[in-house]
Amino acid sequence: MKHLAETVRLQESDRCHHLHPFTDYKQLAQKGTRVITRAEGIYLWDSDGRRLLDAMAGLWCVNVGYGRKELAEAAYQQMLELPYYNTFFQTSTPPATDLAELLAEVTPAHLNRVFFTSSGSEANDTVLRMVRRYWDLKEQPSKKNLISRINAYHGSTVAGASLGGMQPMHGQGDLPVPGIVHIEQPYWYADGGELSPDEFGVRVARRLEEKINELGVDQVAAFIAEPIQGAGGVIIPPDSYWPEIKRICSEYDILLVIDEVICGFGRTGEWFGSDYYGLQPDLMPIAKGLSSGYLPIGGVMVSDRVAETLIEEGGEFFHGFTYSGHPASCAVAAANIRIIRDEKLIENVAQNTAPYLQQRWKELQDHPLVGEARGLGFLGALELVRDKTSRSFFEERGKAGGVCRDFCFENGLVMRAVRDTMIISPPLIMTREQIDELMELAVKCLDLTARELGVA
Ligand code: PXG
Repeated sequence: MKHLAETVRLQESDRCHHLHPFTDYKQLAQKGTRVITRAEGIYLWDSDGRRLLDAMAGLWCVNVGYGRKELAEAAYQQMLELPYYNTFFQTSTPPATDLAELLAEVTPAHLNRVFFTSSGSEANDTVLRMVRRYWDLKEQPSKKNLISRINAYHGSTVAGASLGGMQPMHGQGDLPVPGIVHIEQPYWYADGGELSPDEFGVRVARRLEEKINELGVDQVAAFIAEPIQGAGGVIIPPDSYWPEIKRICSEYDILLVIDEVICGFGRTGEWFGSDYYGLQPDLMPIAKGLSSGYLPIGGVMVSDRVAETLIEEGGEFFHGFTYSGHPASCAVAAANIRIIRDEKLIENVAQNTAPYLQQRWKELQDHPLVGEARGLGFLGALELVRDKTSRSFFEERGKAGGVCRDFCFENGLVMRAVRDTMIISPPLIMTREQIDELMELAVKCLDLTARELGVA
């Protein structure tokens, strides 16, 4: 591909000075980085002036779409008024307090307090310390283990990557840290074998019960999971899964941590994945859609049960970040939530655009490359397979996904590949016409991929 001179200059500078996250450095140096220069609505433009339809909403986060002036204005005004002050040592600022109150309103009823962080990873580091502190305060200090799932994603800090179940991440930095164990994920398409989805859902949920019994209930602090695994490949659990997990958590009295970093703020067509599945998390990490990615911010929503223990039985909680409750981030997040609420973006997704997106997305099931087209709300996944009837993946896992992703970029579409699973998570403002445009591009790229891989 031919690049403009300015692109070449930026690529060269980037190669010399910038170490990127989740990137093979040698490969990047050979190919040259893609430079994104501006965005509007659901579209991005690169430094060569090419337009891309961003079906990933950045990294699952730009829920209200790009170019919302109200959010820029909120940041600007707050930075003039008070660009920074902290929330340590009995201090607050109006935007931090305002956002905390707003979050109590939009999150499930029993979640009324927030601990602010700057990212989802920091939120999950906070989770690790908070659940252990909770049980210490409850005078059950042996309850230290957190149970998570294989192929979960909970961030990239030491605690986040340990809680996550990504083997390549564990292989770097001697993770997981002690006290974190992983059980099977509810990934029926890959692992379900001959079982029906519901049989499989119950079977993997019961792995939690087995693990609790294996460790001893007096050793287990919490179970952590995403409502729908995002980075793992938009893995939507069978209907039988969450009811069984709920039963187990309440029967054994272990804390339920629902990581809403991706599913929160409208992604499923409800405010939170917890609303969609009827879950009552004890702790609920949030980030991404909280500010639609306009400024970095995350947090942990804390249930009344846990908060009351921390407040009434605790002394000081020795935990926090310089930017916990950052005024500009909080002002932007509050403005973002008001846009989502006042423009009824979630209602529109639930009643109008998500049903249409899902109807159109599932048409891709007929494509020769697609073993399964699944989705929920404004999330979608396609399993690219060698053989549809036997649910067989290609021998070289990840190749088909990589080929398809590259065709997408070349043809003006950002669709993410997780191994051979193609993923979408578009901005919530995407219209029906734009869904048609997405579908046209997706079909084109699937056809090109099929041809390249020799699949009829
Ligand atoms: N929890 C979940 C469920 C996430 O998806 C995090 C925590 C961590 O958030 P921060 O803000 O620390 O990144 C995430 C982040 C991908 C991809 O390639 C996914 C994430 C981040 C980067 C890339 O799918 N999810």
